[in-house]
Amino acid sequence: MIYEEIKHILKDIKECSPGQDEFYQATREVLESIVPLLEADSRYLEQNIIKRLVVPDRTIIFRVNWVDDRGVVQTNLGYRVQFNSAIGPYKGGLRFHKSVNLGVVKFLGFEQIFKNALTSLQIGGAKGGSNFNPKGKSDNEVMRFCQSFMNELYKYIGKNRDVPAGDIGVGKREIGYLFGQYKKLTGDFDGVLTGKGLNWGGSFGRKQATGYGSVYFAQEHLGVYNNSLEGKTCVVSGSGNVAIYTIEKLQDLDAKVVACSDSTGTIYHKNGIDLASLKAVKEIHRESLKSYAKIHPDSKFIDISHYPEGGHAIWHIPCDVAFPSATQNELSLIDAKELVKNGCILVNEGANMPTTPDAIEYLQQNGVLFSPGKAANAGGVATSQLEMSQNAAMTQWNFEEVDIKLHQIMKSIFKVAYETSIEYKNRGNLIVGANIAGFKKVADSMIDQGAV
Ligand code: NDP
Ligand code: 2IT
Repeated sequence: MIYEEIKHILKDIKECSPGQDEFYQATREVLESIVPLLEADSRYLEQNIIKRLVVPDRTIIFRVNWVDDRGVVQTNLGYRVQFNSAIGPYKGGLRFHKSVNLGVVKFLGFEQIFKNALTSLQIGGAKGGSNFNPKGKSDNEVMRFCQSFMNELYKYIGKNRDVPAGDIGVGKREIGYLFGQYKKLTGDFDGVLTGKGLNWGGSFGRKQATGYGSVYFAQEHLGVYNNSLEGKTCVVSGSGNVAIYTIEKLQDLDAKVVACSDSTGTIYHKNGIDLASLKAVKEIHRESLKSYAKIHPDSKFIDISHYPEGGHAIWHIPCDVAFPSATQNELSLIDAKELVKNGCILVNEGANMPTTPDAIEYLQQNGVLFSPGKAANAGGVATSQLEMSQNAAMTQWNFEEVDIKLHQIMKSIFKVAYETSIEYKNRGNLIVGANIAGFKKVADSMIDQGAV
């Protein structure tokens, strides 16, 4: 009966959002996994909570014109999807990548609702971005793009209304240009964006937060099975903000990271990734990982085109723990089979929805522990909320204070996801645990606030 109702709602979503495959994938995972809760409590279906949750409060789409270095006017699309504000102001990142479209922004915004609820902080769910491709653009071009993007976005955001942050292609540089333009347009210096520079309202620890948080989560997860990260061989996909600080914390904890990747290929460094070189190549020079292989001739660069039949080189490298930390659907069934064959014990998602549904099913059937992104990567947004808190109090905590809070938040997210999985008779299935715990908090708040 409840399965029928869910199937019906999913069919409606598919019909109403044609071509939005990622959004459909994200809603399907959440809706199918909360069935045990819907069976136990009839209020959610009676009050139409699910149908209300899968439609954003509002979707803003706008044109962004900007002038490139040759003086030519370029045009991109800008998006902000304000999904749900039941538990706090809209909160979520901005993604600048050529693959951004409405379906991608909606999937990210939908996931953000439950992730933010899991942090136990007062933040609603949103996401935004643009199909602007920052690759090969000069700083001035990025600046002009960000200014034009903010010329429209500023109308819809505010420190108590909607607080964007970074995501793929949006880091401290872009947040700076966006913040500068917001200030110019409104005259207000306030915490309307997070991920700001440390001199102008940023929080210590925000840069590290998603990666460190992901590792803290993995540590808690392995701890339940009397295991730990110490001495483990790890692979971390991506080599951006999340991946770099995942690697840093893993190395702090004496795990060995032997591989990372980017959009051009994979680095396999059997002796262990050298973090200083990685930061120089990716954070400072914004180059391909091919440059890393030039610095370290004992490492191997495997081109992205290596597996034309599907699958990604990084998941073929034997590891104990895999941290997909680049992008959505980057770990497919073919990859899951390789991980199982090579004895991987945990897949811990640093990215949003990096593992395809059939890959997740295969990993779970084969006894691989699985940490879903909306729980494991919540440290970034949680620390963004700590930034908002510091801004509101006009204060700045030191790195240790923020890191202790982050560690505590990750422990409690793990605990609530794990305990909820037990309560709903799926011990250890953190997809069920995280989705039910996040959903329940948002849905109960919606019921409290009436049909608005
Ligand atoms: P960055 O832009 O800093 O880094 C992204 C990395 O992934 C880059 O190395 C990039 O390669 C690679 N990558 C991106 N898209 C693709 C693709 N289509 N194919 C292959 N490689 C790709 O982003 P973040 O590290 O911030 O984000 C990574 C993931 O983590 C995303 O899923 C994001 O949504 C998620 N996330 C981020 C948070 C944050 O605080 N930043 C918080 C929670 C989740 P290249 O270097 O060649 O561009
Ligand atoms: O996916 C995410 O949680 C982020 N990109 C971070 C969002 C935020 O508001 O810090």
